[in-house]
Amino acid sequence: MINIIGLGYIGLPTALMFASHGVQVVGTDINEMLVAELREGRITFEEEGMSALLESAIRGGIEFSTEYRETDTYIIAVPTPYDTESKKIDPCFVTAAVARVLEVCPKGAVIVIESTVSPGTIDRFVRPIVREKGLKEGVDVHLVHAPERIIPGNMVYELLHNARTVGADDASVGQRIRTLYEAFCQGEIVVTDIRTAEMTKVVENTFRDINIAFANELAKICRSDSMDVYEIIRIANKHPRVRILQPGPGVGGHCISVDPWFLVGDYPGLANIILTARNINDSMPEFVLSRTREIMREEGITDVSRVGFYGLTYKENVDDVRESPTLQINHVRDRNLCGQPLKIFDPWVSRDIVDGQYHDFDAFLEDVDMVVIMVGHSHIRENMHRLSGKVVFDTRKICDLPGTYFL
Ligand code: SAJ
Repeated sequence: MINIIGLGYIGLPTALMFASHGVQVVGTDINEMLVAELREGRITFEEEGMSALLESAIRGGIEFSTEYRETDTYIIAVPTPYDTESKKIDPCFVTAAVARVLEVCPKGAVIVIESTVSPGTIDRFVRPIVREKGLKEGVDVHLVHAPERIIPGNMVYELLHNARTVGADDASVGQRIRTLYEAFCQGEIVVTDIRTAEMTKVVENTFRDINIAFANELAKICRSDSMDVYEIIRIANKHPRVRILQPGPGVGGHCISVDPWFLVGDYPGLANIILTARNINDSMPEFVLSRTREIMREEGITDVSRVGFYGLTYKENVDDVRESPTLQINHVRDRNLCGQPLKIFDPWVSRDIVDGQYHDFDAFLEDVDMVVIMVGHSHIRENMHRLSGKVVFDTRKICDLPGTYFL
């Protein structure tokens, strides 16, 4: 039996995947409401294939609980935020979960940390907890780091098919955990040491952040000198060794916009390109705002309340709004005391998150003359014709209506 701690964006799909592949699973979360919903068979966030996976996991006998269970294997998938001042990881949720596991686990149990952590976190914060308890690593308890790699929007497919990394102190324990993940994972599972696994995960997301920053910087350069960045990227990418990503309104989500900060925080003076990339991506929401003002001037729109922002999530076809560029724009406006709230609509977000949020597309369209497309949901791609007659500023390069403005 495995006890999975933290039933969020990573822990829940992982728990369901194990349970629907013949592994006995108890999923634990401190949030009683979330546990109650799951027990009633309701999925707690939108993701393709998750409802079917929950049904199959329930058939496989998955249990949901607020309690930690006594068992030989634990998988911890709790959030790892960073301190906005020091930029260093805040491991409090991981350390709290490990401490709770140590209260109930039998001798020889394996604790797998799936949460993304900065290199050295397990040495600095987790091992001391084990030692303080008078326990011996490698005898009383085994630590493993097996970072997740799945992408929101395609989680179920990627859980099944992506390669994975398992970092362990002892190769035989690493092998045991590899065999466990092989219950569902069809990708290669590489066994390495803990620090390499920690660093690899952070490096993967940093690589993507830097590459997106390059595209965003190109967008700014091209805008300043009236060149078409999309056409330039399209042509450059025909080179066999060039693959430039797409510029956008900023980088959101809880991974790419967070993990590079761990390296900046831990290696000041060394993590230079990483820091610059972070700053470029973080500057994009403000760039969108100033470009919006520029287009308003060009079009003679003086009333900002006639401008609507389409999309509140951090990317297309997910309901996750964490660190989203639209929220960042909203924040900039709040800071500048710009008065009335921005008009925002997102078909994926039914709960109220910000003032000025619409829940009806028709009402939203009726109230605005200009639409800023922040997210390329399928919904807007299919309803693009509804924007004709409006001024459109498309930050995702998905609109083919004549006269559309781009980044
Ligand atoms: N974005 C761009 N331009 C692009 C690609 C993305 O502006 O060309 C933006 C997106 O709109 C979004 C942000 O970047 O705001 C990040 O989105 P994403 O789809 O690139 O990645 P995430 O954050 O959803 O998931 C990432 C993935 N990591 C990598 O691709 C290296 C995923 O595999 C990880 O599991 C996940 O982080 C995580 O949990 O760490």
